[in-house]
Amino acid sequence: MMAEFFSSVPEPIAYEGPESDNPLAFRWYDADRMVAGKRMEDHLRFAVAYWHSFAWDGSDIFGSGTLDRPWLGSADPVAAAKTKMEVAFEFFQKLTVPFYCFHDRDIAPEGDSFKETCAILDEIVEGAAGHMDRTGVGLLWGTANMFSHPRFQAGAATNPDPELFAYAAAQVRHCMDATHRLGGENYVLWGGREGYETLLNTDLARELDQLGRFFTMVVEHKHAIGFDGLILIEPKPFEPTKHQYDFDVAAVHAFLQRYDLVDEVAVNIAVNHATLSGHDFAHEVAAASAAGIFGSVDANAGDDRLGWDVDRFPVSVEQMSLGVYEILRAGGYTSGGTNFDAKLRRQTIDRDDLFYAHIGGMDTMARALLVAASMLEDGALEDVRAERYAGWDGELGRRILAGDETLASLDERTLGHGEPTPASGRQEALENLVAKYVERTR
Ligand code: XLS
Repeated sequence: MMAEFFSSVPEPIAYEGPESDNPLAFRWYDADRMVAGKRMEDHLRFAVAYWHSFAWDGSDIFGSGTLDRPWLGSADPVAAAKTKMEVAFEFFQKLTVPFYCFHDRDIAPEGDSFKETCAILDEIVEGAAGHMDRTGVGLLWGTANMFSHPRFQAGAATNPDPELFAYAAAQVRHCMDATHRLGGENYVLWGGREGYETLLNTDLARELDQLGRFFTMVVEHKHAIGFDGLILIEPKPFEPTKHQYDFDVAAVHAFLQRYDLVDEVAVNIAVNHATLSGHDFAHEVAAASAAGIFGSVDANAGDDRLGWDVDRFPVSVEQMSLGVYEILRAGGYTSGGTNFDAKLRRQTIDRDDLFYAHIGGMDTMARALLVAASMLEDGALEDVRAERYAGWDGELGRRILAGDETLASLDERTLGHGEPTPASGRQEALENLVAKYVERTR
């Protein structure tokens, strides 16, 4: 066993309330507090992302690592993976999160052959099972990294070479089995390099069919092994490729319908991906909920002036409240949760900083939950919405939707009527209302 890594944080982080000045305490996240009939912990289902916090050293495209991650770059990668896991579980436990998430390559390095890679993963997964039993921390989801290794430079399922498709299928099979072995609640597929750089060398129609076939194989395997979690696709419009096929929720929904997967697959919505695709976080949740494919959330934040995926920790209660409001309207998470797919800035180099970042993110989400729950409970927004659409519950609205009217019948009706009267959309009044909830909710 490695000595304590976060030795300056000896105790688990506790809730101390909004007036607390202790930077190592929660001011809003109170796991047992009942909100709209459920414990806060059960609403939010927080998870720590293994990759940003333990498998990344702070390097960027211009410079090398800055973070204190002594296990990275070790001459004995398997021993280092075990040390990394001890540190990760020390962190999960002290932060008091119920879940974590990983890519296969975050927890286990590659060996010299695929066979050896699988054997290493199996060994590490056994270790993870032990840590999970010991700490009670669960796995929100697992996923396969099919974007870092050079073999995947032209994609995995959408690769022009079926040998790569086969390799990816084998890797996903193994990672799904590992996720299942660890009692994972979901399995995620983010299309890391499932897109293209230039149409000049790309057969788009063919690549979409390959991707459809791949997802179908994933669903078939889920049933074959009796995995009862959700299969989640994570939309992102670009980065690393210029155009990613899983562009946004609407594109994923259309894709799932086309390949007859809409009842089998849901979405994992990353906030920074939503904003990169030109949408709000709340929009993406609402779109998923309307399509019946809402699953889980990667909580992070972009930067208004940067057009790439900066994965900051969430800090805006207002932005998150509107998203959480849509989650609650959709009935909340089932097996999904709130994963902090977020990373420290490159200059944020002290060990304690990982705690400050997550505490801030958890408090932001907890406060957003309180705001969203009280807005929903008071019904103020819902009343306005109901009034706005009341006509659709009246005779005309019902007849139109039931198919009892035609263009001709409506033409005839309209000839005998005056101008319809517009009603105010009241956007500013509603924004003031949201501001009031953000200010007053405690
Ligand atoms: C990258 C994604 C990735 C997924 C899992 O942009 O957010 O980290 O969450 O592959």
